[in-house]
Amino acid sequence: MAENHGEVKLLGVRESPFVVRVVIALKLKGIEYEFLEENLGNKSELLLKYNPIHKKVPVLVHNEKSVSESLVIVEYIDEAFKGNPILPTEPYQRALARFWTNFIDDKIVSSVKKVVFTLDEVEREKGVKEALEALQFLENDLKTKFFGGDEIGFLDIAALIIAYWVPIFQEVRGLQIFTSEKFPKLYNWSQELINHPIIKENLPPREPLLAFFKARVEGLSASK
Ligand SMILES: N[C@@H](CCC(=O)N[C@@H](CS)C(=O)NCC(=O)O)C(=O)O
Ligand SMILES: *[C@@H]1O[C@H](CO)[C@@H](O)[C@H](O)[C@H]1NC(C)=O
Ligand SMILES: *[C@@H]1O[C@H](CO)[C@@H](O)[C@H](O)[C@H]1NC(C)=O
Repeated sequence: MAENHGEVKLLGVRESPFVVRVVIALKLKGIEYEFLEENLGNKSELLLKYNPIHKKVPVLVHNEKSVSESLVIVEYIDEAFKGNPILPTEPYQRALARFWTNFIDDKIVSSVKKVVFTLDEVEREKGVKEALEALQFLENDLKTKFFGGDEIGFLDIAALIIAYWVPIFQEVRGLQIFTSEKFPKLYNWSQELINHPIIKENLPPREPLLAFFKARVEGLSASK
């Protein structure tokens, strides 16, 4: 018998690595949901109502109750829906998973943003240095096929931005930061991850994504 999970809606945009985190979590749990596509240039009443503080996607709406911030949403999904656990069960391992997912957003996302979306050379160099340092910590921490072990877990989902988006950003910017030579284990992990059936099926297609970010970066220089 199919379990009733209630009404699940996801406000998002297809290009966002933060939104894809939530999509993957829902798919891993086998939850049906409605995707409400946002236009970030003209945000919907719904987005402003459900996430008045940050006004950002993703927002998950479960039976009219909203949750914002991708990592918080993934944890919520893991707790609200049974089966296929995403976080480890043991408290210490849960703490470590949360430590590293926070690390992804504090260190990787912020340095990658500097590298991709700033035109200032000094800032950019700083971003490259920070990204290399942060990636090295992950390279050293990776002991199994996925960070979650044999199966995809919380950190894999959070770090998908490195596996799929960072190579696209590098291509847009003509940089070599995340390479198989510099980070052999992490690179192997990234290939395993993006070829995992559930991940592969739910990633936005590469070429349009590349074009999307090329246009955004060109927009930066045009508006300078
Ligand atoms: N920390 C947030 C980041 C979400 C985020 O940056 N979303 C972007 C799209 S990739 C957004 O909605 N931007 C709209 C805006 O900043 O106005 C999360 O993890 O959910
Ligand atoms: C923004 O979207 C609303 C509908 O959601 C529409 O009525 C309005 O014309 C749009 N504004 C602009 C500037 O495109
Ligand atoms: C990753 O490394 C393992 C073990 O060395 C190997 O069997 C596997 O084929 C590699 N995966 C990819 C996608 O390169």
